[in-house]
Amino acid sequence: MNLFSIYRSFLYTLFLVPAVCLLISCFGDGSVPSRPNIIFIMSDDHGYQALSAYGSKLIKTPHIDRLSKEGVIFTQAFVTNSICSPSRAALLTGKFSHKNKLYINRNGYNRFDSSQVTFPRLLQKAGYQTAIIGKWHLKSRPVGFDYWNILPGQGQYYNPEFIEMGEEKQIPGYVTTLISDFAIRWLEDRNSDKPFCLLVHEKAPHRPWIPDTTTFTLFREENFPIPENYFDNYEGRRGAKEQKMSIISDMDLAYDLKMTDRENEINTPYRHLLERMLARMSDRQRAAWDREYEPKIEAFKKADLAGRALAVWKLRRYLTDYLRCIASIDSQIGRILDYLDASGLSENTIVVYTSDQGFFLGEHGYFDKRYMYEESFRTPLLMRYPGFRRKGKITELVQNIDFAPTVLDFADVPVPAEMQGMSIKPLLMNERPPSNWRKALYYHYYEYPGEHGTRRHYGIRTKRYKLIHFYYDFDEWELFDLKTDPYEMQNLYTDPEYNTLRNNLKMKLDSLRVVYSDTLPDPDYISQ
Ligand code: SGN
Ligand code: CA
Repeated sequence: MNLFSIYRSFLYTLFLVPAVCLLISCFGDGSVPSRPNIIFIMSDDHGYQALSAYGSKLIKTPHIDRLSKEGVIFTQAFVTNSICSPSRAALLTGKFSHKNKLYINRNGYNRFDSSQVTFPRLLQKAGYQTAIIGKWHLKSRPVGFDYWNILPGQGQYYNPEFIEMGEEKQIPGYVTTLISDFAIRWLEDRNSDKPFCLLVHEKAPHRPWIPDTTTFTLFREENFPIPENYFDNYEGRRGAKEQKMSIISDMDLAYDLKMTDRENEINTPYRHLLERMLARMSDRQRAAWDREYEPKIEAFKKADLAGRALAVWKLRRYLTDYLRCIASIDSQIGRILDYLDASGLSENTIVVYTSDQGFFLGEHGYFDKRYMYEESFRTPLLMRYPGFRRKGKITELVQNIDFAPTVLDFADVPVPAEMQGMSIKPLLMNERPPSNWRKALYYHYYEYPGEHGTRRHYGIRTKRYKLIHFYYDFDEWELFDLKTDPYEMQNLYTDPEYNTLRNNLKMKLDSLRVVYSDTLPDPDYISQ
């Protein structure tokens, strides 16, 4: 042994051994500190096309993007049933709608059975402090939360009511700002001896996309690009054709697009709904609103648009309000991230950003969601935590039922066998994805008859292909090759060249229905 190696061993003993011991003591299994805090931020209807981390051509979202720059971004994250209350139930329970029994939004059917096992209940039992702030939309009272401060129903944008631990109060201000105020206040007041899980559920950018007056300086709408399938004629796709979510024919000029003229000449069926919302504003808020919209209303009336020009104007008008709502979300998330940095919490907190589903921004001529088509079925998912081994893009297929098992896994709480999702911790904690990761996803949408007329359907999506079955009042199949046809315009189902692929996918779809036990024959079982 020469002098140098003795010196090296000495240094090793002096620094490296204690450092490793320290790491082991705070990182438990040597890979991740046990029981990290969790902040889960979920917006309502935020399509990935409106997030710059996904390459949006419409908007810059620098604060949300931080999560992917400093963490990971999932390019293949999906929901199980693209509509609000069912998505929230899937998230809490880790189960598909047919297992958690919340299938649709419609009143009378959207009360979450809160006696079920949910991840907040299990975390709370394991010593986490749990809280939810913002949109709940599950009718029954939140269970499993030490603190809850929720919006009644869909909630309001301006001067909204909040129900704080059972007590309802109207609070002056704009909903997105208030949700961040309450989230930061809860973080400040929490018991800092315990780990926490805070759910921040935004109301925005839900219809009718009412922006904050502070965002009125943003966007020049004439620059928004028009999706190449905006004027889709739905040829060969009856399931896509039969709906009521077309910007051209179903979007309401006064309610959705804010053309509530003083002369009351634009007297549309839903005008009164927007008027009711505007009546909630303070004089100051209303004056700022009128300063912004009156010139737009005047210009619109003067232009007397029709045909294609009207269609393009409607899309751009819609996008302006929608994106302004997102601009508020982005800056309010920036506030939460700044708070985490300043309080030293960034180090031991997993921060998640997602949406309850995607949203159409003119693709296929649509607004809203519901379909198994990409823009609605996919959802943004970004996660940040200094302990993740994986960085940047993750392309494995993940789904909202994975969230409950993932959180429990990070919190060292056993995942109940009844949860149908998979923990994505192995994707985050290994540089290479596990080889047995899922190869296909299952989807099932039920709300028909219902608003927007989207027919009931279920289907399978692999990394490359998608097979959809509309089964209720008509029997139609759609097959897409997402590599050659990412906008899902060409239905290959009856193309003889795709016979083998179609049959294979059908078999796989049947086996997924068995794996997830979604095999009831009666399509009316949701009303039982
Ligand atoms: C409301 C909207 C619909 C929307 C549903 C579901 N209509 O009913 O356009 O599809 O919510 O949205 S509105 O006239 O009230 O604006 S979800 O996100 O809650 O599922
Ligand atoms: Ca939603």
